[in-house]
Amino acid sequence: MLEIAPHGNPLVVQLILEDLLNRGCRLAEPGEFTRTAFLNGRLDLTQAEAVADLIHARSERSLELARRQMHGSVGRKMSDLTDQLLQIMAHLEAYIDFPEEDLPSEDQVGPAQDLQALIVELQALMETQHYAALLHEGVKTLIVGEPNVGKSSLINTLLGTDRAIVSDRPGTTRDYLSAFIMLGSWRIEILDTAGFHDEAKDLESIGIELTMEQSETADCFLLVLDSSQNAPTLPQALLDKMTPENTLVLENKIDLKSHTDCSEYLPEIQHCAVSVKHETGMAKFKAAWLKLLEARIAPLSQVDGLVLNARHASALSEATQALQAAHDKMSANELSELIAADLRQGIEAIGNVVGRVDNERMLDRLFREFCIGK
Ligand SMILES: Nc1nc2c(ncn2[C@@H]2O[C@H](COP(=O)(O)OP(=O)(O)OP(=O)(O)O)[C@@H](O)[C@H]2O)c(=O)[nH]1
Ligand SMILES: [Mg+2]
Repeated sequence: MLEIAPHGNPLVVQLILEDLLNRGCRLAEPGEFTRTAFLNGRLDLTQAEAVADLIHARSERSLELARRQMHGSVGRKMSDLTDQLLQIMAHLEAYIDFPEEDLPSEDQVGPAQDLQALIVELQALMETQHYAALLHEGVKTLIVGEPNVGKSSLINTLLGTDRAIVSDRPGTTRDYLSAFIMLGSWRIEILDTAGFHDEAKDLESIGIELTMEQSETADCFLLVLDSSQNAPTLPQALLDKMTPENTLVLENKIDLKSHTDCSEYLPEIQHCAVSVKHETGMAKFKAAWLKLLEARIAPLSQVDGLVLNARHASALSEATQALQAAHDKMSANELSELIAADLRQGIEAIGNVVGRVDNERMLDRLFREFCIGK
């Protein structure tokens, strides 16, 4: 291996590259080194994926997660799950392979319970994939409310620039506008939307439709009110999506003399009093928002600090189905051979997460657990 460290002048780099290419070198393919490391068994598939995550990480949290996965956190967990399954399997196999031996009478209750516990663990692990989407793509937060309440003013204040047009004419925002901000160590995708009102026509009603569409996939809502006006009338379909866990109500324009207390409106949802224009109450609002996010997201991230991606989760879902089938067969006292076949399928599916299936290990376990040399 030869390492060339020139200074950073792009022209010099270009000339060196051209020279090397003329001498018969070629440029590496994207991901080629990681791929080679995987093929040579230096990295498992989850570690190779983590290299890509590391490159694309846009928040401290996803960076930290990628770093841990690169050091094998997911691989170790899969190996641990496989070990547990092998133990159950070894138990079964002993009765299949040596039926005439003097083994104690077959106990199905213990293995069935172990298997059930494993299924629960797999399900919790699969849940963490939602957390991965939040981490990598950002927590999708929709700013909604009636026209002229200050939604566009809010996104501008959060971004620190005048991205969205603000005017005192209701119905200014027609199309939604999306941008990214960091809140604490969270990446947030924030969307300014068209204001809701009953008599919307043409372009405005198209804007409202778009907001409804976006609300289908939103993780969080910031519902903005003009505290100097009457309580809003928002579509029930939108209100149905808002819960105390995913929504904050912002009582805006508290700088106006005519502002009133809006705590009666959606009383179960937390309210923050702000003046977006004068940046009053913003620190308190951001703290409440951060708390809401962490409360919402924390339960998703509590399986040994691991977060699986969609590919891992789909492999584990396949494993869960196989294990569930094995469990059902155990409960029905079916043949050990049939149960073992399901378990093997489960092990294989878990093995697909790290990209290698290792049957040798099953044999090792089998011979270690049972003294068959007697
Ligand atoms: N007094 C006062 N006025 C505000 C405040 N926040 C926003 N405004 C004003 O309210 C008007 C509407 O603000 P926008 O941010 O355009 O409101 P919007 O909700 O995006 O309105 P649409 O796009 O029409 O749905 C503007 O004139 C803002 O300057 C505030 O805290 N206090
Ligand atoms: Mg607007």
